[in-house]
Amino acid sequence: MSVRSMMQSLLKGAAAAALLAAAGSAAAIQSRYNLAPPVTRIAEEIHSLHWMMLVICGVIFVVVFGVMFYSIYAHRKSRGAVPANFHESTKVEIIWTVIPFLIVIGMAVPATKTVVAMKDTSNADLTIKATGYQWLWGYDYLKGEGEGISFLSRLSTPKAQIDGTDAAGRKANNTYLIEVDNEVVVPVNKKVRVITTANDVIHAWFVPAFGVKQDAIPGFVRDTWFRAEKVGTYRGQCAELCGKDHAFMPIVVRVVSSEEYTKWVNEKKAAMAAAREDPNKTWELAELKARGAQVYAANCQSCHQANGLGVKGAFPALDGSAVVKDKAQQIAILLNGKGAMPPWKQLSDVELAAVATYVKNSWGNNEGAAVQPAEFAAARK
Ligand code: HEC
Ligand SMILES: [Cu+2]
Repeated sequence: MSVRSMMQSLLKGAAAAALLAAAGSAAAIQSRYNLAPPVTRIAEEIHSLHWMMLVICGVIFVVVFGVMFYSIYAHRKSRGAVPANFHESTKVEIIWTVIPFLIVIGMAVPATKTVVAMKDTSNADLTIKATGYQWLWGYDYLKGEGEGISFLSRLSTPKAQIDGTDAAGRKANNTYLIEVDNEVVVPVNKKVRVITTANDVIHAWFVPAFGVKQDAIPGFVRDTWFRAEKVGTYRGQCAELCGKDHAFMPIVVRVVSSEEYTKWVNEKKAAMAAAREDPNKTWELAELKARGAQVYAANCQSCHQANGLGVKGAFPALDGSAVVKDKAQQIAILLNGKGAMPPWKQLSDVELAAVATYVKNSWGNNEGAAVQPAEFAAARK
């Protein structure tokens, strides 16, 4: 029986005895107060280490304070206790050096083994790049089955639930703030290497059930890995304070059987091919504007606001903006970004033309002209 399972059964026993009347099952208590149930070997080892160290620290705590309080009580002045008077006892010095040294070694050896295993990203079956953006994740399947798949993954919790205007919806939603529109899908029992990087500031890709937490740093490439041993949906969050919407860029990984994975890959690839619209087609203003409203809500609204008025001192108003009026300037800022305005190269030409058209023809802006995808295609070169 491992230290962890021993502690867990102890905990379960104590919790169940204490809370039987409160109707909470021991398992629910465990998952609520314990670390997320592990689904990878590494996460399992991290749990064992956690419990082992907690037990060691607990025993030291009890022994040290036990001796201290006993001594204070038993050798108190009113009993006429007289302090012993010894100095430079080599024996005592050796004992209190050797014992902590052995304890530290005893903790460091297994911890180092796990850390070394965590860093071994060799021989992966699948390599996925996770890019942190303010405030969403981008995923590119770089190697292995599914190579070429690429998508953005955004929070899908409805805005009304976040604002509190739909309080009932929020209460009923048990994946509130930990749900996304595009989940990362991976096959079960396959070694998945995750490469992390970022587009703007430091983010971190963190999925507790996998025992994975890796900083995503702009200009750097870091990697980590996991091999999920159980089919299911596992959730995490950005774990590096990355600005205003740090709490709104969750991570959702769906682990599926290898057949289901193959099916997902085929569907995703077909969907990507279908979405690759003809960039040379000339679009109607209304078509582009309708499409642009979606692109705006998903990508721009968090800074420039739904009413296009931005946030004074931080994000400029697009309503009445001179940059928006100047087609070349608007195309340039969308493709290249500027200061705190991120570049939007990862959007397709159609999406960019749609959002540019939407911005030019919304709120007080009323140009009556569309920006065509071909204009973005030309400006990219
Ligand atoms: C992370 C916050 C953020 C997001 C998201 C964002 N922007 Fe911006 N945007 C800015 C900032 C900050 C500026 C001002 C840049 C500067 O001039 O230094 C700006 C400037 C602009 C300008 C120029 C306005 C002017 O008058 O100077 C346009 C046009 C624009 N953004 C459009 C968009 C569109 C379209 C999207 C969505 C695809 C978008 N932005 C998403 C932060 C953001
Ligand atoms: Cu982040």
